[in-house]
Amino acid sequence: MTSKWWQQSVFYQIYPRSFQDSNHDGIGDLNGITARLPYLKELGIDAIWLSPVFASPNVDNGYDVSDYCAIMPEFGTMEDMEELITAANNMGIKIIMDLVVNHTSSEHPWFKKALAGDPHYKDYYIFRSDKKGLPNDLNSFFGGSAWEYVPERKEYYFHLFAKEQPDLNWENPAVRKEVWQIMNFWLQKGVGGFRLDVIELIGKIPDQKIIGDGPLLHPYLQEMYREVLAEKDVVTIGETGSVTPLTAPLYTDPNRKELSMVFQFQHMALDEVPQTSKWNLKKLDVSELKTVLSRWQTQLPATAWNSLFWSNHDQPRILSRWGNPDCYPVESSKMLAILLHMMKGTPFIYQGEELGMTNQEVSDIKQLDDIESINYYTKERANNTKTAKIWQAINTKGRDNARTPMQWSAAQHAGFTTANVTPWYPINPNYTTINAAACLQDKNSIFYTYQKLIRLRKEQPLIVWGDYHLLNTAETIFAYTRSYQGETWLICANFSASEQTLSLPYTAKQTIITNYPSTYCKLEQLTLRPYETFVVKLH
Ligand code: ISL
Ligand code: CA
Repeated sequence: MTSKWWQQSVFYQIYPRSFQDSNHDGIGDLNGITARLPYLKELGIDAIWLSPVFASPNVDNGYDVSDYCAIMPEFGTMEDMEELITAANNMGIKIIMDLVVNHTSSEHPWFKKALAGDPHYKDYYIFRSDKKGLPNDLNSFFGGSAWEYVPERKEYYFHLFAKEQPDLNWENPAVRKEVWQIMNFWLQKGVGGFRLDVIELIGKIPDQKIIGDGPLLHPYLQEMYREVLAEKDVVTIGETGSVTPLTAPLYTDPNRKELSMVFQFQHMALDEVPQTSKWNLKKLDVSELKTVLSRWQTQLPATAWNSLFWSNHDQPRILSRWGNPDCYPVESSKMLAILLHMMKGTPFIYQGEELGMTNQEVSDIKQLDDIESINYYTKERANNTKTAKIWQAINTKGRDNARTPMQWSAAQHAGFTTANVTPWYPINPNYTTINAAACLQDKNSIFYTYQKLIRLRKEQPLIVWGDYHLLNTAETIFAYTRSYQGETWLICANFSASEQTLSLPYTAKQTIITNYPSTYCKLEQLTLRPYETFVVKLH
């Protein structure tokens, strides 16, 4: 496949509500992002995945859109958005919009007209008669039936997420045309592409209980390419919850003309009891992580392209999840960063990950904002599940963990908003020590490890293109090589808080990056300190 800019790029995800407030209302906004572009430039990223900024009643924090061509007033105006796009483009940073078109908000005019009985707009959604009660037993991802009854219409409508997020009927060509228009509207404003929210669901056939990977999914994506993307140098990232290395090429093989890359989630399921739910906790088994991540490195055909990530706005903070925030916050954060960024694929950094931000513990339903956690809590309480168990699950996996405001400095409210303003969501009290200003002043901080990893990817085609080979080591050592045009690098990580001895039949020629101040030469007798990680050139 001929090389593309997005294969050699590093993306950074911004959750706008929690990034930077600029107008003293305690809510992050577009002008706040523009003001922080120099910080992102310093980090070195190439593109921003901007979580939704469209008009929305915020039942699911912007993932319920009521107008795709208007900006949420809390975030600013269309002029602010245009300014952000221009300022970012001038710095060589592309803005990637988060397109949420599996569903709209129930406040979208299309849905309101549908509810009022307008036949044209009724066919934009999925309504079924109530003759035999619930159309079927499909459930929504946020709990309860996927069918919501509308007494005035004596009909049900379909929603895979909250009832305020009615699913669009993609079988209707008029719906697809609306989506192409929305995409063109934003491309004309100069955005660099789209992250396509839950895109694998658009081919659903609810009556046959087909949800993901429906038979028309790929034809729709090919139509999207023909109608919008052809001849444009933009990136499209499909959020594809059930994609495997074998199905990934269906989305990304350039000959099929669909998407640029997939976002896979197999590693994110490794700390839950298989085939249950995200709330059923299980300890991570590092050997399973090695297996899953390595599979994505070696089984992905050359026609496919994958993304790399530890965190996003739906996942807990990776340092709290699989690192060691209490004893080895810096070492384990850097271990995770190096391990992932030396792999093949396009890395995505989630805001604050580069600072070592952590989960925030809560113990009262009033402290929850996320609809998924609130629904889970309510349901489990109704089932008489012990509160301690519910809170353990929410504190480990809840989505609010990643959504606390960005920690910019040790000033009040972490520099996220002004001193006398209440932030929309409480700031993690550890901001006094974990913050961007502190990181920028410390040349050994996590921030500079990320900065170096980003720079290395730009300088070293081996990181982008090299072949991957997993080494057979003890369970808690994660070691692999990358080879490209006669050169081989070794990446070796102690994925544990205890010392590990290790013998590798190699001699290092050059040390590339480490998380302890060491250089490496003979590798036959190694004692790795907690989370010790290094990358060396072997030949
Ligand atoms: O959040 C999840 C698990 O906690 C995922 O199952 C998530 O619902 C799934 O990845 C889809 O996510 C996307 O669409 C949702 C939205 O709530 C998420 O924030 C978004 O990333 C509905 O639009
Ligand atoms: Ca604001």
